[in-house]
Amino acid sequence: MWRLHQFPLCPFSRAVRFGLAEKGEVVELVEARPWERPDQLFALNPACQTPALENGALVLADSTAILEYVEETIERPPIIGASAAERAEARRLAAWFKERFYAEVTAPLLSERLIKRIVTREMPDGRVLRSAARAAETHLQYVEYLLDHNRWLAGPTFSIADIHAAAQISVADYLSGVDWAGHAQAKMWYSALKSRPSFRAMLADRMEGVRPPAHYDKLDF
Ligand SMILES: N[C@@H](CCC(=O)N[C@@H](CS)C(=O)NCC(=O)O)C(=O)O
Repeated sequence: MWRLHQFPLCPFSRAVRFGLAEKGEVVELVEARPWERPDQLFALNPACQTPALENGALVLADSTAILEYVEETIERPPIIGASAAERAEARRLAAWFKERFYAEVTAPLLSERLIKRIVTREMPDGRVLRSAARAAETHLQYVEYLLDHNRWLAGPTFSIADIHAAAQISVADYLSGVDWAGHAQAKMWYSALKSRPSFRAMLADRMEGVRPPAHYDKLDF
């Protein structure tokens, strides 16, 4: 049985949950809060970061390493593209959302709206929130540019690009960091993802002390 050490608003853990669920795997969730530096998380991942995944003696960490492992060991359905070119594009875009979207949008929102709320008990900084909102707008425009050319972000098939993008966007949306107005095409893509059973289950999760906006888990938003 897979045991995933995570917290509900960790976008990298969401990507792992989404990928494992697409492969039909059942996962037991174990709450881990990296900011509390728990010994158990340290023992599994020396970086003391979520996600960390265990299955018996097997221990995996880092969402990219985990999803690559899952793809190599559970053949169907594929989540990293059909051809070499599609796989390269899926990996490029997965990195785009994991690195750029996270640095510019998700991480500042987590810091301002989660950590300051439940750990340091400070008010969020409006300048940081406005800058994250501008970056989110630019990323949604990029999503729409990609969807002008392809059914899914990296090509004709669903892939880790969609998984990582949806995982990051869902956390930003939970933290009221996404303005969907004027983004009908991105909304349609995200709504299709929301309706997948593998993703829908995550939208029911709540982080203690932080409530999402009303539209967050609605298919029609
Ligand atoms: N490269 C890692 C990044 C994981 C990561 O940054 N996780 C965050 C939580 S969302 C974390 O544990 N941060 C605590 C820290 O970096 O000390 C992955 O893809 O899994």
